[in-house]
Amino acid sequence: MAHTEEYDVIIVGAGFAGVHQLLNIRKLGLAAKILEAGNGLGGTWYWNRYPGARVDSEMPIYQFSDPELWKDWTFSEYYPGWKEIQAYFRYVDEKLDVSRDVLYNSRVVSAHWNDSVNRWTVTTEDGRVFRAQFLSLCTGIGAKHHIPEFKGLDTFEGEIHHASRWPEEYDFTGKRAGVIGTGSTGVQIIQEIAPVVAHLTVFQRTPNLTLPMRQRKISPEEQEQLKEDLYPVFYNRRNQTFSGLFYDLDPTPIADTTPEERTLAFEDHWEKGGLRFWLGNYKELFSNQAFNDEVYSFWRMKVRERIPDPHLQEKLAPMQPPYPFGVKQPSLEQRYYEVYSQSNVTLVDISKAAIEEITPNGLKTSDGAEHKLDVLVLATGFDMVTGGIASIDIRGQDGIPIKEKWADGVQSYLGLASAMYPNMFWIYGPQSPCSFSNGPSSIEFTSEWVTACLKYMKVNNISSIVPSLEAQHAYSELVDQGSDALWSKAKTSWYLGTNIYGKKEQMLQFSGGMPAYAKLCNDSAAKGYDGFTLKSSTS
Ligand code: NA7
Repeated sequence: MAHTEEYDVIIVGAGFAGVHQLLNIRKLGLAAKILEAGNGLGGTWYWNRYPGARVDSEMPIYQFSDPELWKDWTFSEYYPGWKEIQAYFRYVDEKLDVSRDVLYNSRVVSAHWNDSVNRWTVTTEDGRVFRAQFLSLCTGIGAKHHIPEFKGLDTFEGEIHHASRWPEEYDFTGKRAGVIGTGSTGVQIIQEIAPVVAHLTVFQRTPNLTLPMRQRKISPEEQEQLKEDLYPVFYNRRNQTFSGLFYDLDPTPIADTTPEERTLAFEDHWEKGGLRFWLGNYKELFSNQAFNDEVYSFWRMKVRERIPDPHLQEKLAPMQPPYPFGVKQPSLEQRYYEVYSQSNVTLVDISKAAIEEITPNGLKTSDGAEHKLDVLVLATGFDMVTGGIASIDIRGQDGIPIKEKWADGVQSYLGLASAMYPNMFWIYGPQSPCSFSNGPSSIEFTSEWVTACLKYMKVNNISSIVPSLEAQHAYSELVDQGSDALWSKAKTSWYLGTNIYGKKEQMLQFSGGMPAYAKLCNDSAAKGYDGFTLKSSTS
């Protein structure tokens, strides 16, 4: 029988959320261990090391807000790439010795709650067993990658790589590459490898309504100045804006604006770049179809200016919007549209001629064409938001695996806990603001909330906390209502789980914005964790 290791808290995952949890829980004097499937810190930035992988929240907002960490760290550009973010995690590790409390190469396969001892028993793939009073799931939203069931996939004689399982070294020089998928990942890969491959074939089902990144370098001097003047202001603002960024949606009713004012605002967002044209736009973008159409027309005009070929214009920026602007995540691009004017790049519209099968030599579409390939890149996304947690055999008071419960739709309280699963929290997971917010913003908020909750329990001799079913239903209904707006008009969207065949369609994230989310969580805590059942150590 395996030796059982005892901790106060087991944290699953060593990305931004797991590291933040660990550092905060250490301050409470509790013993915590992170179990991490990979061999390094970074979470999504450990796994997603494909060519061109890059953050789309602007520096400095995408990092830990602790001054002890940012004061001595300098990024080289506003939208850092994966190598720089990995270096940042190494810096955090060197400074705070995160790794002394991390067990790498340790994939958690199960977590079972035992009511009689008030503990979780957690096991890893290699058979190690841990026991802890608390379980903090920091698995992120993209832990489970998705490979569609393409006929003949295993017959391909070239190399196949899913973007999030990228090999250490891969040289595209002289290769005929195919990329399936034009989500955020596909766009980044396509623009990165197009200059080096012999030929690139992009298989696009739905165009990405991308935004200009406007990447720029930042000097250490410029950054020092920013640190003095603005960093604290930015970080304080994170819970006050819809997306945890330093800019915000504009609440002005469209009816109170003129077309000229709107165009000026659009131009301003477009020129400044990043996510502003989306998350700095008028709030009605997500509810007013007529206004959304206007935004789309502006977007289409800007994009078409960069595509000389009218045929390609229609594929990449069609006259009819493929879905309302912004209800699928827009990717930030740098030279994406110019790529398609290169003579070595072909765009195949698989919404017209679907992928029929993968052959030993390439990919066949339903119009009979066979596209010869040496390497096939699958940028086909993830079982987003729920996939990571659901792939662990998690059983609570009723012994039912969480995966089974979530088959009919995910339910939670405050997007961080679940009825029947005591002393279990998740950070940046189902029904939280997740990617509607800048990652570190909502991560730090929830992680601090959980830490404060653990402290409250310790001080008040409370041994377990679990949401009531009533509170869970009410909160989940609130989150579901978020999909009444324009969100559900996209045919496939990971926001709604419709990117995965058979997955229940529902809004997977809290779409009411950070201030509303923070208020709900803070109100519950202020009322002694309203909506939860607390059991005292003596009962
Ligand atoms: P996404 O955004 O889910 O994109 C996946 C892409 O793969 C998208 O273009 C899909 O087309 C395409 N896809 C998925 N399944 C198929 C099949 N069966 N056939 C053809 N094409 C397919 O994942 P990403 O990795 O790009 O980004 C995920 C998030 O990670 C991103 O939003 C950031 O938050 C970070 P579709 O659009 O469904 O027609």
